[in-house]
Amino acid sequence: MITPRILTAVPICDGHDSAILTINLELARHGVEVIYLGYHRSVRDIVRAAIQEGVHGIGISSYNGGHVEFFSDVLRMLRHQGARHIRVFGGGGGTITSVDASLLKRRGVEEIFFAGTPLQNMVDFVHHTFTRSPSNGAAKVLMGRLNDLQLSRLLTIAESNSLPWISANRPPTLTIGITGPGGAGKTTLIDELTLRFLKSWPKGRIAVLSHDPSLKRKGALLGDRAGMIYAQHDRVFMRSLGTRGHSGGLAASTRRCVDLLRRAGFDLLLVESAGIGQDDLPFAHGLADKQILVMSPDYGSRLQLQKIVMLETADIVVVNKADLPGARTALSELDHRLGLNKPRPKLIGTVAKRHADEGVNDLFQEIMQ
Ligand code: B12
Ligand SMILES: Nc1nc2c(ncn2[C@@H]2O[C@H](COP(=O)(O)OP(=O)(O)OP(=O)(O)O)[C@@H](O)[C@H]2O)c(=O)[nH]1
Ligand SMILES: [Mg+2]
Repeated sequence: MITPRILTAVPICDGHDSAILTINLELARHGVEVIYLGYHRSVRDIVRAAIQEGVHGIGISSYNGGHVEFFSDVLRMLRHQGARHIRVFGGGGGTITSVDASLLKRRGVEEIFFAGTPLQNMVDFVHHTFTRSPSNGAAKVLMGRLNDLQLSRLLTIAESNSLPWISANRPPTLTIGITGPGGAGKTTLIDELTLRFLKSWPKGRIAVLSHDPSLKRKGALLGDRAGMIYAQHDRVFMRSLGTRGHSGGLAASTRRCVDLLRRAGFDLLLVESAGIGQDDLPFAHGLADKQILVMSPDYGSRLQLQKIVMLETADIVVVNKADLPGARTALSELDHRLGLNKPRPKLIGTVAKRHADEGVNDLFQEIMQ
């Protein structure tokens, strides 16, 4: 049985996200991988993300009154992009009337949920509709530059079992592994690095492979994409992976996905691990060309620094949230600790949430060297 993968979002000019946040969690708790894109999202952003993420369905929560046009445009763009296998469903309380729902279903929407529907019905619908849905197509051996849909299909194969072969006519892409405890600011930093890459390489293409933990029943809330503003840029390809029971911050399929992305013609590949613990080394064994450990100033005391195994192997250590109290102490304690390493890793303080931060500029220079 396949794990259903769903992308959820709230349409443009609509900030009603409380329903979808509840639904996301309920689906994730019941074995569904949910990639949440956020609110105020355009048709193009939703379709593009759904294709890159290789989802089986798109769930839209719409309260702004424009649902007939919006759902119809999503269907139209999916067809136009050759992705009619991605099914569309959604809800929006009392704002979607039964007449509108019938019209949308005639146009190809799978299901509309009205006010008062128990969450269990939606969970059952997703399992019933998507667990047996055909995976998104068999991949042939492809050559030359892949479009998003082709690459996404190959990643789905890589994630499920084997590494599809693609011919590469250039050296493998520079790959940077970015890890650190949950919430340290890895995604925010990746977003800012992506922005710098797009600005300094006007034709360059970048891929981001992002991991979040899977829950007990294999479902997951893959939330990094919602925090990545620049994931929607034309020259960015982003894919989210659930760890699916694998410990250490990555998934069992990560190496296959990384191998594939390294040969797919990008100029830079950034891999984000799920939040890690003291003894995890997600990017050991040559998975990345450079390993970055992102920490926040609240790691504890000097004693904790003796226990973090990643400090032995990181090429660059970042103290993010350098705007918070304790950041100076953290930088000085880490500087002392890293002095024991040979070669000594680079130590950089950053404020990823601040636009044009000098520390992030330094980090970008260091990566691209
Ligand atoms: C809560 C709420 C708010 C909150 C939103 C908080 C948040 N972060 O989401 C606040 C107070 C901020 C708010 C603001 C506004 N709101 Co308001 N809001 C509501 C309200 C009361 C409830 C919506 C809700 O969350 N319901 C709870 C969910 C769980 O239940 P449900 O809606 O019945 O949905 C069911 C199913 O449809 C299904 N479902 C829903 N989505 C999805 C998606 C998927 C994938 C699936 C499977 C199922 C599913 O799940 C539920 C299960 O039973 C509705 C009125 C109403 N009673 O519906 C107005 C309402 C939607 N808001 C309205 C308006 C006008 C606004 C404002 C424009 C007001 C203003 N002038 O400022 C702003 C706009 C905000 C914005 N940025 O978009 C209008 C929209 C009218 C229209 N479309 O013509 C409504 C209908 C109120 C009204 N009668 O006028 N709002
Ligand atoms: N004060 C401060 N907050 C930041 C900074 N960078 C990120 N944040 C906030 O920290 C929170 C977590 O950021 P993320 O980028 O999602 O962190 P993450 O490490 O990717 O989190 P996981 O993927 O869940 O492990 C968000 O609320 C960010 O806005 C920073 O430089 N300073
Ligand atoms: Mg993250």
